[in-house]
Amino acid sequence: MVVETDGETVFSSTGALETRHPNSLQTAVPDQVHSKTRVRYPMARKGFLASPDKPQGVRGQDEFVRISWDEALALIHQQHQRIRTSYGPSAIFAGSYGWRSNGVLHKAATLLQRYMSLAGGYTGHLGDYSTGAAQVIMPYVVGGNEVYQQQTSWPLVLEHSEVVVLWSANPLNTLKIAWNASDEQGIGYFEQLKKSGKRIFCIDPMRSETVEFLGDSVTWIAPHMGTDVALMLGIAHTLVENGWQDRAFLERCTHGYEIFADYLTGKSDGTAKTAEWAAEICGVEAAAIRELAQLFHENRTMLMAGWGMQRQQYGEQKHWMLVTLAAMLGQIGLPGGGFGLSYHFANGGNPTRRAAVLASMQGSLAGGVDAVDKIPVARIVEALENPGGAYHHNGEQRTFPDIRFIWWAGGSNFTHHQDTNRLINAWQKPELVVISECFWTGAAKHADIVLPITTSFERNDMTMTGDYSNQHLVPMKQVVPPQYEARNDFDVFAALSERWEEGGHARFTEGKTELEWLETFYNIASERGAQQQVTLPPFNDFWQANNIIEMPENPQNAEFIRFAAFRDDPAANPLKTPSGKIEIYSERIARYGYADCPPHPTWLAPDEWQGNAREGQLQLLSAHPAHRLHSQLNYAKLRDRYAVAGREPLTLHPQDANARGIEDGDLVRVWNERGQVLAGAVVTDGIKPGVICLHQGAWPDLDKTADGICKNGAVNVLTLDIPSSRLANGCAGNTTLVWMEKYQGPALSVTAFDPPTSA
Ligand SMILES: Nc1nc2c(c(=O)[nH]1)N[C@H]1C(S)=C(S)[C@@H](COP(=O)(O)OP(=O)(O)OC[C@H]3O[C@@H](n4cnc5c(=O)[nH]c(N)nc54)[C@H](O)[C@@H]3O)O[C@H]1N2
Ligand SMILES: Nc1nc2c(c(=O)[nH]1)N[C@H]1C(S)=C(S)[C@@H](COP(=O)(O)OP(=O)(O)OC[C@H]3O[C@@H](n4cnc5c(=O)[nH]c(N)nc54)[C@H](O)[C@@H]3O)O[C@H]1N2
Ligand SMILES: [Mo]
Repeated sequence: MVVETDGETVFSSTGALETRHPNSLQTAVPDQVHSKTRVRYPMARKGFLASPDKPQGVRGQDEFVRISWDEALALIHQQHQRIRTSYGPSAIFAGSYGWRSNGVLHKAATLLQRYMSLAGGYTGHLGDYSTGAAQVIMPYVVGGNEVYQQQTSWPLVLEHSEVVVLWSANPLNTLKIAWNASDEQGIGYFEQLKKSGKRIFCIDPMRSETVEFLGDSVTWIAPHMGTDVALMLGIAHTLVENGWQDRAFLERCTHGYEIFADYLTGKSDGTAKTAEWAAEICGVEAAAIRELAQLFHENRTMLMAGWGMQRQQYGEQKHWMLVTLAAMLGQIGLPGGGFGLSYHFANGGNPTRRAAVLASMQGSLAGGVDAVDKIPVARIVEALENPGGAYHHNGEQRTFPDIRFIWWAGGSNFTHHQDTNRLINAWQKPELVVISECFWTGAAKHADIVLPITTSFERNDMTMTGDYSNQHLVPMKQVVPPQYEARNDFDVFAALSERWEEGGHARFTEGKTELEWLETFYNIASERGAQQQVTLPPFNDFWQANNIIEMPENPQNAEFIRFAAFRDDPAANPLKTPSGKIEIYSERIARYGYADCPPHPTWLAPDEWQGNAREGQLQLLSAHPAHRLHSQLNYAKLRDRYAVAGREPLTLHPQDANARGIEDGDLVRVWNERGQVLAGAVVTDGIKPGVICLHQGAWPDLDKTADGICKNGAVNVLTLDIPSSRLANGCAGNTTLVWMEKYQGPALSVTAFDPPTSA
């Protein structure tokens, strides 16, 4: 990003690389740095301050009081010591999940863990919200997680694929973000795809930004939410009906197909999964399902899957069935054929460069104690509700720790976690909640102590672009001084380390300043680069020049085909599965005996979906937003681009609007037994009737007078907090039914972005 500043004020920002797809998210730095929503000073909750050993009051309802940094650190240190001594390291949750800000040094959660490692250990987390289900099932199926791995290269897709299917993927939107820095290279490939004349399908209940972008080049197919396994089974059955399944590939490269085939044809359960059977469930016509089967069979087909469909109950089945379908088509390991689970994220498929790759800060340190326990990341509320309770995870029987102290740094769990009201109740249980934040998020407003943290523009860092491609090395120079009393996470944890033990500061920092760390990471990159004939200038030259370094192309990597070696010779190049092959039936999963994760891909009807909706209920989709990174930037001017009736926009079909007397632009109320929100209606035929979409990430803004209605439209007030299954325990936010009506109540103004009055 390039930022215009006089060293005090940020005036504007834009992407640093040339692109035909300007990224709105890169324009918001002035709002970010100078937002009225910034946390300015350390603050403590009144009821906590009154008796820190036995806090009073209710988190989220109490007033806040300004305290000094010294008081804040002393309070945290005392309570940390007391809780650790009384209950041990597992009582301290430092598994703080979240997207923080980019950079190899100022990694909030990593730095928190480093400090907790120095102090004697903590409870951490397993997995993530993004691919909770897929990343756990895929190793059973193909031996690796697939969701965070390089894809068959784009040049080969453009050359060889004849049919490209975007299945639950919205790359035009999601490629605005990368785990490192975003460089928009991925969108360029979709632009080429658009012009290529290939058959393209988007399978998505919503006419996404990607469908709009591809225009006449794409066929949009809209199934009911959560029914993709049925749709895929219908396609698979059509293959078998016509003898189109690739018997030779299935024989040579897969394991357990026959057992699955008996399920598919109904031999084992009496129900043939025909196109007609599938059409009943997924709401896509049987003829269209048969047409897809024929097209996939007759053409080189790449199934590019996104992740929205696995952020659901039984999410594990989605990508397992997708891989099974690809295996039946027999094109896995061929250029432009098979499946890819990461083309929509971090520019997957953009060929990996010869690169000098930066090292980064680590969460563990010499002589420290790492996580003594871990909980599946999306099971945090259950853990708080049920300390010591037994649960299953990925074939293991485990017990929840007794969490007494939570520290969240770099994540926004009051927007990212499901069923906000249930979270708020569970959140009262710990004895201490500390939140390190740049902004007054929902989590900050429900903390005991809030620490003001710098944004990335108030400190020095570095990063790479293109998570798989390593395309550029980027300096991230400080732009303005820390605002108000903000400090770097790095300095906060270094100071607390010194309180923890004499010499703790030096142990935490390894005696290095910010710039010395950057130089260390850079020099490691230099060594790594040398092995690939990439030479970096000396650190000081690089830092002074303040320019992005582009890494050279690697023609060999442009020829990368996922699973090519395996396909060539499965015996010599086995997958890391028990059979060494693609497992369509898993004996290991069979041994777990989980009813919610059977041993082969299976259609399971979710607890809340179109098929069991009561009269008037709708399925709720919480796709990722175009003009935010989750909850980040909700307060920014960018909000004017999407807000409707001053709230989060809600996409609904004219049929569903008419049935309720709702017009475009109306304020609507959406509710279920878990909560209620206000949102602004966007009436469009670009969504499946019966489905409405509220994008994830609007800040919760629960009104204290009007039955806790969320005035800003935070979707997780409504979502169901259940695990995908006992296998992965992934987030299932996309499995939810709601009611909707035109709002007739008293006018309520949005207060989500107001700091507490005393702040
Ligand atoms: N219903 C539903 N819920 C979902 C999803 C969904 O699809 N549907 N998606 C899920 C997914 S995939 C994800 S990844 C999560 C995202 O959840 P999060 O990653 O928690 O979301 P962010 O809004 O990015 O939160 C990052 C927070 O870090 C803060 N921050 C930024 N930089 C720094 C820093 O340097 N130091 C500190 N201390 N803080 C900093 C920001 O202000 C912000 O509040 O949401 C999940 N929740
Ligand atoms: N601009 C922007 N980009 C982002 C993010 C962001 O917040 N903003 N977040 C980043 C992060 S952390 C992640 S994990 C990724 C998320 O990447 P994804 O999980 O792939 O993104 P989603 O928008 O949740 O879902 C993708 C598409 O799936 C569709 N979908 C949902 N349910 C179903 C279903 O049941 N069936 C079918 N067929 N389709 C369904 C949605 O309508 C959506 O268009 O994006 C990343 N990129
Ligand atoms: Mo994510």
